[in-house]
Amino acid sequence: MGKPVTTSDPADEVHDAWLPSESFRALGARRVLVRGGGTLVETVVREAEAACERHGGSVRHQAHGDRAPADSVPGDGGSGDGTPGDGAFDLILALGRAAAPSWAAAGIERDGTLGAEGYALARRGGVTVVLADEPAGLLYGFFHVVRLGEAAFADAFAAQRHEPALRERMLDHWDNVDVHPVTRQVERGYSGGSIFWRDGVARGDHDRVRAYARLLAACGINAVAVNNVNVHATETRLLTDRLGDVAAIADLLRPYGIRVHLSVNFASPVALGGLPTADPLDEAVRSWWAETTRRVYASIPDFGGYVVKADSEGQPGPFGYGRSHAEGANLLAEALAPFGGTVHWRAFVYDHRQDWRDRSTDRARAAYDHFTPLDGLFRQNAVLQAKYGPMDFQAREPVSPVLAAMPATRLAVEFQATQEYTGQQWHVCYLGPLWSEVLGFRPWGPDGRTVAEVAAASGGALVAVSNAGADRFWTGHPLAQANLYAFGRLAWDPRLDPIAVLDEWITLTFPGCSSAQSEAGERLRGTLHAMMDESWRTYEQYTAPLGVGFMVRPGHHYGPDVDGYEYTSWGTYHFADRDGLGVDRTRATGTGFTGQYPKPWSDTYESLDQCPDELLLFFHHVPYTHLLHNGSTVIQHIYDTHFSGVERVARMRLAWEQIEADGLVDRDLFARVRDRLDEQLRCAREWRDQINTYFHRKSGISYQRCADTGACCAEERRPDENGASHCRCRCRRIFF
Ligand code: GCW
Repeated sequence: MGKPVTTSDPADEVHDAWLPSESFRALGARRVLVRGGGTLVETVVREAEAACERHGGSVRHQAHGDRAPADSVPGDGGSGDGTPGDGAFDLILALGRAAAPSWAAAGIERDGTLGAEGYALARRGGVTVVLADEPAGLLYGFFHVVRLGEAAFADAFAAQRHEPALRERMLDHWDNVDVHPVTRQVERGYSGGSIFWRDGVARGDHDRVRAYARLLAACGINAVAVNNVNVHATETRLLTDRLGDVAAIADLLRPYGIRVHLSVNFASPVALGGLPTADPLDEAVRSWWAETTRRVYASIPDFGGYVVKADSEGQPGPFGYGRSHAEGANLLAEALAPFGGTVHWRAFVYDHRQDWRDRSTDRARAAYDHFTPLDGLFRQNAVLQAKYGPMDFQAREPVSPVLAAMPATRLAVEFQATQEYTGQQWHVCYLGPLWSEVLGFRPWGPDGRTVAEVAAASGGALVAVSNAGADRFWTGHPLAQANLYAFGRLAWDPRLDPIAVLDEWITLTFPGCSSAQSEAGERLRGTLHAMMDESWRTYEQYTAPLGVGFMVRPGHHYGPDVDGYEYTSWGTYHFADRDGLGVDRTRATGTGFTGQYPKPWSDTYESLDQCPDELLLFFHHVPYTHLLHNGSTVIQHIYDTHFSGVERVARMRLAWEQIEADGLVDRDLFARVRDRLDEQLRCAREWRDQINTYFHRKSGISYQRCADTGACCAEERRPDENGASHCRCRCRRIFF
């Protein structure tokens, strides 16, 4: 535990990510008391023991700590029955009734309101205490102390209460059991193979799955769906004769408070049960699901539930039987209800066989059009899971209007940690700021609730498609680990500042940053922030402009292809012609999509004057000469951002090279990041040149050479021999 998972070749050693041994130093050097029993408390004990073994501290475990005397307070020498008093410890983690003396000592009134996962944390009289009503709270409190490091044991602080904003914080793996002929082992996977599956069978690498569970628990994730939402033949069988494989994963995740979920094939009664139909209203179908689900719970008593992609991109669903999606979802919800399970029903339902000539069909409208008439019809244990934007995980989209339009439905917001459309883990693209913007968006304006509050109040969830795989750095690009970490932390508390979360991740992952006096440490921290804080906006700069989206190569979705999807059936168009570009989604003259928002956004987006620049082309078709709020024309903005995006990447690459000499970053990790930055720069230039050239050719409007903005890429900057302040970068060039 805590040690890297090793295989025979040291070069294959799995990276510790945000839980290196060093990050346990403060806690591991202390005298720790754990009070309470059960699986999760055992995990805390084992974690504390491993830390103390490495760093010289000690752990005492009172599994039945409720026998501890009530007068045992900090400073107290002992109970007289051989149990040292609380004062003999630096850190006390105590559960429920077992915690009685510690609650009093910490000055916290125990009112039993911390919930299933909450904890209280205080430091008083030289003792730090973590108190919880339920075991999971103790586990999360333990990792909080790890995050605090020495700060957990310095100045006294009054009791703080911590509980998650969202009760379900989930990762969906798009992992296939079989290697699929097109999508391979992991659909949209950029991190090697799957942690769970390999070539048709369970991978059986228990150490790896356990290490994954630890990482997830440490950032607050408590649910994992172990297979792709596109459920193929073998994966369909995970529900029945391959259930043992799922149960084995559940056994490994359980000690870290993580429940397993399964993506299921809506047509399972036909595919597995031999029934002639999967009609949700058919009695035989209902009993088949009830019985099958009962068997699932017999082998996985804490099974989380099902995830369903239905009537979407070729997956079967209720439409095939003339039924609604509420009827479809409720069929599964009904089967899960007796066991406390939940069905996550995806709202990603649209026509992927659209005619590009037909400008009235708008894919962005689809989820709202399909699902809002069903508000109030879903069973209580059905959660409607909607992608954060109305299209498909683009680097910039407005927030999905579905999230504001279903007050009587439990809602989950789905993010994509796997960087399908944001550089595929070859590009540095820290997504915390994007997610934070979405979670903090107020669909009803400044006085209304945020998206995170809506999801939380509905009893919903936050979900991300996982970016982790069998790669030794977990995420292909080592810096993409930050996305996984940030997702967990933001799901726990959506109000966290994503840059502060990033800083937390840096501190844990690169302990060299924290040696307070070390200039090199500060340099590394500064470099990581310089590379990552704005990396999402940098990515946005050199790819599709102003929210128009896509322009990627069809199929694999990597790299630029402006017209790649323009004449296809997927509903992802930019409509560029010689005069302008963008999609008219207004009510006045377009598809009417703006009308799916409540006020004020329905008016803001409708209005050309008020629409935020970054979403302009999502909502409006405008001439290239249209003036943005930032004072630029659309065409000049396209040119400028594409130049400056590449320049920013060049600076990132340079910055990374400069920290090599400090030796604070492991050589392999350093090299992996450097190689990926080379590719990012190559690809960003390709984007820049294709986009700029394309729009120059379409519009015939020349690039206005800029005055020196100071934003030129250092490596290619050509200062004028007279010191003149004109930008003369070689890279500010458009190919005609
Ligand atoms: O973005 C698209 C992806 C598909 C994915 C689908 C979905 C799992 O290109 O690979 O399928 O979204 O979210 O269902």
